[in-house]
Amino acid sequence: MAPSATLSGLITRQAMAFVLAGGRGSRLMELTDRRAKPAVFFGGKTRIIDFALSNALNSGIRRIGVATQYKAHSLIKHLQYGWAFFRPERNESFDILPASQRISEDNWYQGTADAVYQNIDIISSYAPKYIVILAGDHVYKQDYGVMLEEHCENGADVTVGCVEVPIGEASSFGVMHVDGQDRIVDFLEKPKNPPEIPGKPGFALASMGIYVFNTDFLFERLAEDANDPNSSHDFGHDIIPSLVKGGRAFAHPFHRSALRSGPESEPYWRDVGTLDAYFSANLDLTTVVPDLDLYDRDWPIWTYSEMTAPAKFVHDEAGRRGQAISSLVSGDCIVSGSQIKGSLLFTGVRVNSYCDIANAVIMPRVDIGRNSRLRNVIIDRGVQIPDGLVVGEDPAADAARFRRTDNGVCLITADMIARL
Ligand code: ADQ
Ligand code: ADP
Repeated sequence: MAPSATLSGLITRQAMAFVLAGGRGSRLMELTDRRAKPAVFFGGKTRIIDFALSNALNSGIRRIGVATQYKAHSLIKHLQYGWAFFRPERNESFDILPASQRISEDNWYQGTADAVYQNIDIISSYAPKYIVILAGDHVYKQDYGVMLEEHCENGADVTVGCVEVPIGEASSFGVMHVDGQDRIVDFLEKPKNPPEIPGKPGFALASMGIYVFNTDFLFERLAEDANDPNSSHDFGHDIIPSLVKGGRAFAHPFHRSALRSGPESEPYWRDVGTLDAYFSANLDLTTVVPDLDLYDRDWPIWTYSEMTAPAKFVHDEAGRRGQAISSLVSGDCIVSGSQIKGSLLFTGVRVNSYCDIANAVIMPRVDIGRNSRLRNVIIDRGVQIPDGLVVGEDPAADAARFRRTDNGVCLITADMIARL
């Protein structure tokens, strides 16, 4: 963890992280019917928001606010159970900030900038010098201290985290052009025809949706934006493009502050915004050396996790082994006389006898009945899989019963099982 005596440590202690966690993430379909995307389970034990929060904590930031809006109950419970260890007597704070009509009586957060604007009084009470705006729905490991240091060295008004993305994906991002000193000279939010990086055909420079601001400067701009009837009060659409024209806006390339799993590995940043992206990012973790390292004790991903009994693997009555290979298995799981490969079992999953399971993301408290054969599935929390269910062998049958993607991944929820 960043020692506070370093330059980066001194700066991070003057910073507050503000995590935007209000969005639904509708491309995750039924997975976000009842919970916001940042609350979706990821990686066998954690939820998506734990990555941004752990990055802030590991970077040395000790003040965090989380703006919630869409279906926030599950997210708020998770934050209360898992992230309530900040202490005011150590100049620490952790605030959950639901859209609660702080400024106007009848408005939810209109956009991401409005989510910050409506909480200016709470942020001001802590007097942070810098604000690090984060999205609560990305999976990555990054030292924000490095980005803050660069922001200060550049004398920037705003610094935008950025990654290179294939041009075909770029129209779902803010896309920028920078000069030789990383100063942003142009910024287009979700352009239909995204411009390429000069000298790097096939790629565009995309905003990660994370920003470092000097607090005073941000508050001035937010007040101006709030009075602009033509604004959608959004960072990507309104605030950042206007700053590129009238302020000192710099880009911070992610690879400079990314934590890597090894010297050979690529910097890892994922949106996990679709079922396919979510599925494959989870399954990547079952490989021998994934680019996202969950076992790095220098940069742990903190979470709330229930106190549980250890995972257990037993024979069934016929002597068939219960075993999991290339899999992540959490506490309180019991695998009895079943074979599991390339899968993630969250807390409290019970797999009864004679099952064959491969490439499965199985959320907490799922119970799998005997004789099931499941392949390429995402199973939502608490689902009771009936005895003998077969998924992943007949595309038409799967599509009729479950949410099946074009790549053949099936999402199974309790409602879908109830309709069988
Ligand atoms: P998007 O991801 O499309 O683009 P948005 O839907 O605004 O932006 O979500 C950003 C973050 O804010 C998410 O974490 C979401 O949960 C949260 N959020 C959305 N609406 C909110 C609200 N009303 N209140 C609180 N939180 C809210 C943005 C940028 C792009 C950039 C991509 C990178 O606009 O420029 O490229 O992020 O993913
Ligand atoms: P998570 O599964 O993300 O841990 P919860 O179990 O708290 O979250 O459920 C998420 C939200 O969905 C909660 O607000 C909960 O009250 C609601 N919920 C859960 N199951 C049902 C259901 N069968 N019908 C309606 N609402 C539900």
